Amino acid sequence: MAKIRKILVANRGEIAVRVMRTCKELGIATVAVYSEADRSALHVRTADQAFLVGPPPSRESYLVQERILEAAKKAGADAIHPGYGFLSENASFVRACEKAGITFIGPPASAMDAMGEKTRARQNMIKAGVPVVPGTAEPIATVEEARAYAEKIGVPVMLKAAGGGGGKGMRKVERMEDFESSWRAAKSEAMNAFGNDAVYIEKYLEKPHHVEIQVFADQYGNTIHLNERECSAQRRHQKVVEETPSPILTPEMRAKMGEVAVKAAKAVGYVGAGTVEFLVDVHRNFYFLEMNTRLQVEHPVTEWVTGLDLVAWQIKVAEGEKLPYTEAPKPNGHSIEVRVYAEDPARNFMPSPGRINYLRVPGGPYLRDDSGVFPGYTVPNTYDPMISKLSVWAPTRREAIERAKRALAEYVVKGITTNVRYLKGILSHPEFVEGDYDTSFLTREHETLLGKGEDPQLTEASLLASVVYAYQRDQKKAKTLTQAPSEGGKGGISAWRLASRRGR
Ligand code: MV4
Repeated sequence: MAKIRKILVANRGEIAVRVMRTCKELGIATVAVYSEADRSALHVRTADQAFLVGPPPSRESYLVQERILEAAKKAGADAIHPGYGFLSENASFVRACEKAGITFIGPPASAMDAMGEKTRARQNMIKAGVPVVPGTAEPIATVEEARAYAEKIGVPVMLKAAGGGGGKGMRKVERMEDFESSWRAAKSEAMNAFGNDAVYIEKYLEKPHHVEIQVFADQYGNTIHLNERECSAQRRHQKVVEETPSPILTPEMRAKMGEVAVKAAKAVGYVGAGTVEFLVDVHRNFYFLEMNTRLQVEHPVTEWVTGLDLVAWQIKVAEGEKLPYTEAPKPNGHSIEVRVYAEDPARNFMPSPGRINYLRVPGGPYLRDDSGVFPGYTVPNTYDPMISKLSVWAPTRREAIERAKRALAEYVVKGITTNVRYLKGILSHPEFVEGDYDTSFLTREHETLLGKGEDPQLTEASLLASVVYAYQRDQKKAKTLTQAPSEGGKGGISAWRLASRRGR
């Protein structure tokens, strides 16, 4: 296979920028696509070339296969990197790229087909000897059959849409009296979300952990894993904090889960970067949940502890190179990532788009900020409001937590509301620090987490940053800020108010 010379990145925001960074290091030219809402976006400024692909809604721009392929042809790109989301797990797009003679940097369409539908994936995994959550391998035709099955395995059970994941069309049934109404609810939600009302049943697992294994395969059948990521800190099926190694995994479990993940990938002829998601129950049994056939948001933590550039590996695999390893590298140290969102945790995490008037990004040792924004940028309301991913490395988990907290304390974003304080709350929560938090953690501790996050010492750092900001904005105002603000007085900045509230 030939060397790739020019890559079109069919995405936006931080992931588009992240992919382009590696391209630059490899001497590969970069092409951006953008919607009308993204004319001044960072990924457009980062690329060597950029093509407008349509109006703001992604259905009319980033998701329009023909427009993306047209841009790739015009630019003379020999490959397309899809990032995550958008067209990254779209088998028909992979086939369209193939037809156009453009390399899709990702798995073959057949592997996406094998994993896309939940019941199909379960059947494939059962055949391969991969443990799946106990339940049916096929959708259930009638409510009578479904009820009989639920009675056989016993409540609680989980009704799940066969058509797709992400928690849509999912219903927990705790009492048989509720079975029929839950069944109907799951079916109609599944129809709305996936245009497919097929539903199947699983035994409900109490307080599971979400642990996923990064896998990698080349075009010659060599398949390895790159250890796990602990992703149990989620709310509404959105990951908020990810880390590796998982604080609940023993080396034996890591080896076993890695082996099973490799088996899963091999069973579907996987190529490139993929992630096998598992639920881990209270007895530390693990079960296949789904496979994500793309590079994931949280890949940086894996890069930190393996020392690898996963995007570079994706490109090399697409070029036909062999994997440089034959087995998993031992994890080195610990890494934590937090997702910084333009949203307001106090207002039910409502997105908070708008202009970033001031931005101070943390710095210092072993820290990385994968951002899609810059000072003066207006966060549009059209897309996912994640503005950056902050990740850190340290020799131990404790040190990684302290480093992440220190880094968050340096983060200053003015003009929009962010979840930075909320993230500090998570990292300071005893359950998180202890390391045995499950997927119920963020919902269960919601109230506590809203009020937390202000470590007095760390507040000093953000205080200082705010003073610098104020100084830059207006020297005169900065002077008054060096004196304690009068009670109830206006004109103080939020960090001052927080600082004075602390003392009460
Ligand atoms: C489950 C479960 C408990 N038992 N299945 C949520 C999204 C989806 N992809 C699978 N999910 C779950 N499936 C059984 N049989 C609990 C969840 C779940 C969850 C899983 C992973 C991460 C976060 C979660 C939050 C709530 C529920």
